[in-house]
Amino acid sequence: MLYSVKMRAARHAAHEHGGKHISGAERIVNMDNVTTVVNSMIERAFKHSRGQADFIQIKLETVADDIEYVPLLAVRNVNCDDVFAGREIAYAELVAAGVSPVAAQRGFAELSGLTGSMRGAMLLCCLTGLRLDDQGQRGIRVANMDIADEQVYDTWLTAQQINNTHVREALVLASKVAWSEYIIAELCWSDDPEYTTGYVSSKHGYVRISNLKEAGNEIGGRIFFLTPDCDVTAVSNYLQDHPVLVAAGKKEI
Ligand code: WAQ
Ligand code: MG
Repeated sequence: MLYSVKMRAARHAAHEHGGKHISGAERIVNMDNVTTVVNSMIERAFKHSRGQADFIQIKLETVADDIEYVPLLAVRNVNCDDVFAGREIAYAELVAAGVSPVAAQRGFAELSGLTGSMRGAMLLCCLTGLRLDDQGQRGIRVANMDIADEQVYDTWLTAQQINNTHVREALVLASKVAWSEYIIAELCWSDDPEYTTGYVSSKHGYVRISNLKEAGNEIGGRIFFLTPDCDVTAVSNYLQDHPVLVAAGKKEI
């Protein structure tokens, strides 16, 4: 039996009562592994670089039978000297993926304009850059996803010298997101103060950029650029609820 496991942690109060988002995680795991995974999620919320959580919610649900297998995105690494250069590279990648220049600029403005980290992602139109979801500071949280074969993935990440928790989770998330025919690109940087690497992903791959944020900055976020006229509710449902396992080694998109 497979379970979807979701964790969200905050400080000072629950998210919905204005608390600071500390950490979140979502996995799909075998019943036998649920306890181990839940323990490590709690550990992570207690020992997070954003602060120690005092609100933690864990949700377990059996996964529906209609699991979809999607390919892992190909990874490219780009090094740059500073955030200015990093964001220029990210901008060019977004435009190359089909995001309009104005929408790409709005994406950066949205993320740079945040006064605190969101728990989820903003959905923006890839042509106009206008916000399409109505989730405000919460955003849309992608869940119900995991890697299909953890051992193969682990070995591959180590061989690429990119085996850390950030990459392990972000690449799975980005692969699920890119699989939607209505999402043409994603822009992300972490809300963990020490982690400056961010990425732009699309159906063409996952481009890691070494500096998308200044070290010490606690504000991160994600933007998904959606095709104009798509059904925003259906896309949100796919992101939040549709179970996806990402298959490393499966043919790249
Ligand atoms: N669904 C939607 N948005 C999310 C999710 C999710 N499951 N998880 C995080 N976010 C949003 C939310 O606004 C967070 O504040 C923000 O993203 C950053 O989350 O290749 O660590 O978990 O080296 O801090 C990217 C680079 C790291 C990895 C991203 O994100 C690499 C990272 P974090
Ligand atoms: Mg984080």
